[in-house]
Amino acid sequence: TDMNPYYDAFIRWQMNKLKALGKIKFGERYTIYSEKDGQACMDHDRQSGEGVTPQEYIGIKIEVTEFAPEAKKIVDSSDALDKSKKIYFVAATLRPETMYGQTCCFVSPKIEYGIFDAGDAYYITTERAFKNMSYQKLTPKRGYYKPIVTISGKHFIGSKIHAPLAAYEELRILPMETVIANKGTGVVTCVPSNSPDDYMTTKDLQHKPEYYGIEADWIKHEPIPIINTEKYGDLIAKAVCEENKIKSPKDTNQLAEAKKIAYKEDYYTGTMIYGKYKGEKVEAAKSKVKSDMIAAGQAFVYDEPESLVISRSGDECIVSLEDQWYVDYGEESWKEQAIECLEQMELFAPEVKNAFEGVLEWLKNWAVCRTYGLGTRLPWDEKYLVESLSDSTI
Ligand code: ANZ
Repeated sequence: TDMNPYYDAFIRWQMNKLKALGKIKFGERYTIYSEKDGQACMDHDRQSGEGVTPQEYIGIKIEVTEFAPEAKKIVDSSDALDKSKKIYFVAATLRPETMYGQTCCFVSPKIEYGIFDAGDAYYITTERAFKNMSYQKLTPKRGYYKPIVTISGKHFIGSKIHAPLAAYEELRILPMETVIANKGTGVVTCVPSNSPDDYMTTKDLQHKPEYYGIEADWIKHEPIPIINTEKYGDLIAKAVCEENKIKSPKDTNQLAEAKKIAYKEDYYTGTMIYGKYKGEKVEAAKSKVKSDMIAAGQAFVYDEPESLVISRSGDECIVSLEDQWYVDYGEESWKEQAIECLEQMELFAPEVKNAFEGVLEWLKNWAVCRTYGLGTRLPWDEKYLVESLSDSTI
């Protein structure tokens, strides 16, 4: 702080130096943010969640064509809903290239969902997800995320939907008990060809439709081969579940492992065998399908903290798009210099070196300032204070 003019001058010198070298940049970044504090929540401002960064999902817009009776009653009786606008379930996915193979869409019967105004349409998501969206220029008003109505997931079961790119024309909303409430939108689109979780849940629903209160006919769609890998063939989810002898959709740990295997294998060795990019490597096709869907208005980029972040003020943080100054630690040539430098250093223990390497790997855009608290004023933009990690960059 300027209570210590000597140290303050040193930090200002350091910031000017980094800026002159082109290491400090300005622009819109996805940033971990506390609504309560009204500003970015940097590592040192967190009670928990140190090192947590924004995770990017693709929000897939799945159109409701006919609500199940209970949901229909609630929707029809709400005067606040403009009946001429479309309503979409928004599913969060990391696998846009598999959207051809959607066979249904899952909600949790135990989760409360909201119908939210997204401008020219309505979105069905959890409130937590829509709150994040409202800070990412995806909604009419920043920071406004009050649902028009809330509906329990169980009332949506059986609703008819139309999912973008899906080979099957008409799909249903079905129940999945393992949907995590505080991850993504709480809506999970089902791709049983490539997702082990979806494959196991589908099998379970097919075995016990009465138990789940659904009609057998709603879960009749067969998995569609989308991606081929040498090791696991055309239906990787089935192959990986069988290889690992997974018995139930509740084998959470085994399924998490299976998901990782399927993701890696598909991404690094898979070839598309369906759709516009048939014949191309998954690694290349993934971003093309994503861009196509975004351009067509079928999907959008949605970010949230990759795991729970609590600010020192006790607020659960979100991801906000913020204009800010940031240090571009991820820039390749700079990163290489840092790695080279580390190689020459003598460290007490190998774990320390591993830890440094780990940080150099994940550290990318790092916000340099905050708007209040202790710190040195940013020399060229004095409304900001240099946050406490950036002032020790040297
Ligand atoms: C379609 C899909 C196809 C998926 C595929 C996977 C494989 P991580 O790595 O854990 O972030 N998902 C999204 N939200 C969820 C929730 N609230 N509860 C449970 N599962 C959820 O995985 C992201 C994937 O987990 C997403 O990508 C979604 O399923 C599922 F071949 O979408 B995926």
